Amino acid sequence: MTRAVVLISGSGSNLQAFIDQVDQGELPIDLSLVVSNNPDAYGLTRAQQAGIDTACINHRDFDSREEFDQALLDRIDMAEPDIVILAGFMRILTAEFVHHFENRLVNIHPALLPKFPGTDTHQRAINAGEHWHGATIHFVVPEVDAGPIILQGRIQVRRGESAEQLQQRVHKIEHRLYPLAVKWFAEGRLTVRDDAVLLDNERSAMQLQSFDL
Ligand code: NHR
Ligand code: GAR
Repeated sequence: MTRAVVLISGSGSNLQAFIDQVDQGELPIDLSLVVSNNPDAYGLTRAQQAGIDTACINHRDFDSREEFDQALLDRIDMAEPDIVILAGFMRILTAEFVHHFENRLVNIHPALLPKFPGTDTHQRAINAGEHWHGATIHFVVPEVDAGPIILQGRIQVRRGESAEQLQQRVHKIEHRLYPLAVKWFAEGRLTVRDDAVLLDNERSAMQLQSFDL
């Protein structure tokens, strides 16, 4: 069974989507460990309620990013993961950390990358008059939000919609697509070639999905 470690910083609704799909027998992974940098993250409570091991490595306890990342890396390695899942994890990771977990470190970003890396993505998409917005699941490389794209889900932006409303609709996409992307990984269906992700050795139409919700 594919061993997964999930890194969170906050609410953990994406973590909950993984927990639910594993419970329902739809996602063949072992949620081995959940790690938060934030001791108050509600996602830690979700994990404990699901009987998953948890750890908190508070970045404020460390003098540098390098020391924090080393402690994080050491704790994750103890769980011997096949995949490390960033699910609302809000600390930028050093190149050393990223290389250690190369090709087994994934992130979800709430925008249609390469559009809108960084933060405040929903408001920025509205301000730019974007017709489509959504979420991107990608392998992590040292450059933030720049790694090979596994899967994207998009919705049409509604006229007059607030950033909060748009964010809520994007969350629904995230909760459907992130477990699907990890399922593909667990089934050994993903490879990276020339900075592009292949599904069953092809570029597939499944990698951009449009939603009406
Ligand atoms: N690390 C690397 N090297 N590469 C990526 O692609 C990463 C990453 C770490 C996190 C998630 C990410 C996102 O999808 C992610 C991708 C936090 C920041 C950030 O600026 C940027 C991108 C992402 C997450 N963090 C601030 C920092 O100083 C802290 C912000 C805060 O605490 O609220 O680390 O968007
Ligand atoms: C998600 O929308 C995710 O895309 C975003 O944070 C939210 C976490 O929600 N990630 C980032 O912005 C990464 N910088 P959750 O804690 O409820 O899963």
